[in-house]
Amino acid sequence: MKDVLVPDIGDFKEVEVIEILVKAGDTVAKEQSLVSLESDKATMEIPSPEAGVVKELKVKVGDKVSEGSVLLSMEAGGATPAAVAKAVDSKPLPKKEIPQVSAVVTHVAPVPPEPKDAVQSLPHASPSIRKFARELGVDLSRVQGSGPKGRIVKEDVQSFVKGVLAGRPAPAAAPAGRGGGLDVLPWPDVDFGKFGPVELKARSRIKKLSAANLHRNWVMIPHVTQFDEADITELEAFRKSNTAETEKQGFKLTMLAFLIKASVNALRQFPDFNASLDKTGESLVLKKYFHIGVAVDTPEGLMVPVVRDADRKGVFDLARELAEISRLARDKKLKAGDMQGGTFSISSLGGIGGTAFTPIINAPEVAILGVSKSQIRPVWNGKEFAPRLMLPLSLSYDHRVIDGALAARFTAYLANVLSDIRRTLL
Ligand code: CAO
Repeated sequence: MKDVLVPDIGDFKEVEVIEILVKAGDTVAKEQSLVSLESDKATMEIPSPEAGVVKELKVKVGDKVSEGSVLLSMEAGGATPAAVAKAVDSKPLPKKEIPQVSAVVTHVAPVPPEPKDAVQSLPHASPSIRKFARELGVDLSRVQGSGPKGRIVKEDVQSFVKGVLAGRPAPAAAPAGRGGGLDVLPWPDVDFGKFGPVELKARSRIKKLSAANLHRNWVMIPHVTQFDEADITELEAFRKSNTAETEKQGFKLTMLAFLIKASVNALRQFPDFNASLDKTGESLVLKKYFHIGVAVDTPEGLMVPVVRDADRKGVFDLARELAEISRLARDKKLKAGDMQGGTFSISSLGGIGGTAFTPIINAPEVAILGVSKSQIRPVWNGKEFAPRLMLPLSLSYDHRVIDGALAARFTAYLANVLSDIRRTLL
């Protein structure tokens, strides 16, 4: 019977035992990992110095050990690979996972300290998590750890896989501190209850889905937002003069219907805005149809149903359809197909308030128009200040596809169209 000690582990002292990989009675092979230790910088596995049977564990998870600390006692004995495989798992292990058994030695095999750089760039995870990740084909350097000191735990691997399946982008693997990937700190793990009373509120399925989409779009698209304003004094007067008529017909004639019409007009003039990048990024797919997504705020979260062929519809038809799709959205009756195929989106917060905002592009579209609350403001007309109803526009665009000058031309054109209703209705 002999004790297995912590070998020379370089400069590390008082290192925490984070995982014990064997139990009393286990047959182990030489070089088979016995325990995992974790320092500030790395996770290390301590291998068995020889083949044998574990008699007694002398440490538990959470203990601090240094070179020379006793880990366990074992009875030496030449275990064959087959016997070891059987002891570890009733299914035979794949050949490459069976540790090689060689001549029995009586000293503890030292683990050579890893070069500093290599230690720092190693994913911080225990062997069982590395095995779990290997089985799922997950590259641990792309997984963000949420455990102590950023250690990757099982839930991190699971949520990485879920994210990939849901189409969320995985952060690119990048050497720490060398840029190229999202080399960020782990998310703060705060016990909020320590600071005051809290309550957990479950998030709806729609909120979780749109969060994943918004996150991808925010991270992957270089957004720029162009602000402008349109004089809608005459357009508003025209809208009001028609509301009694449309209300009789059972729907509200809102500004949004005119905004869709005016946007289609601007999209025709600037086709790069009614487009998507192709898969390679080599070409732009210019769409010859005009399907406009409209952000609808519902108690369950944000939904973006699409008004199809908006170019072929009149303002009344658009207003009627808007009323219908926002009702369907709020009653949770939209189908997946109702939210697909959009070429450009509009998000109107005008009914609520605000002066400007920076909407997130609805990928794979390349631009989105944000609309805030119109207000009467004094506008200089060359001779005097006149009270005009001004509508704030916030156009976010994908800067890979659209240059700033083109975006400024687009919003100036759109403002022009909105200020001249005859052009809107063309
Ligand atoms: N400026 C001033 N008033 C405006 C306005 C504007 N730009 N746009 C609308 N209004 C007024 C309307 O005229 C209406 O007034 P009345 O009640 O006096 O008739 C009121 O605001 C409410 O309008 P509405 O919301 O019923 O209609 P809408 O066509 O403007 O908008 C819809 C419809 C579905 C887009 C809207 O209800 C909605 O959900 N908006 C939120 C979208 C959202 O959440 N975007 C954020 C996405 S990013 O997170």
